[in-house]
Amino acid sequence: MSDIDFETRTKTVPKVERPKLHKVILVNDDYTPREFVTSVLKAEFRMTEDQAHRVMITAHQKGSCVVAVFTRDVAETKATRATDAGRRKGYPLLFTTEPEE
Ligand code: NFA
Repeated sequence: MSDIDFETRTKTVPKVERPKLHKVILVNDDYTPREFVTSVLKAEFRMTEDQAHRVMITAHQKGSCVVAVFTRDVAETKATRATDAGRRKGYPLLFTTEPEE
């Protein structure tokens, strides 16, 4: 009656979900030199000169450009580091993040 039932097993259904990805977005401004934006993209996002230049030009022409997608923590850390690199030089360079649809 009050014996502990050692035979009962609770079957756990493993729920494996992909972490949602977050975009890092480069925002255009009128002051940050193009070469500096390109150098930050190369350093923080491991882009080649060519990739970095394309992203910089796209943001320059369209107002913003998706740089890459990462898990939320990585996206936020990289956006902060890249924005800080500009701030240290006195530039208003801005990287933001937003969740993917
Ligand atoms: N618009 C800036 C310029 O003409 C370059 C730039 C590109 C800045 C992309 C920020 C983002 N110097």
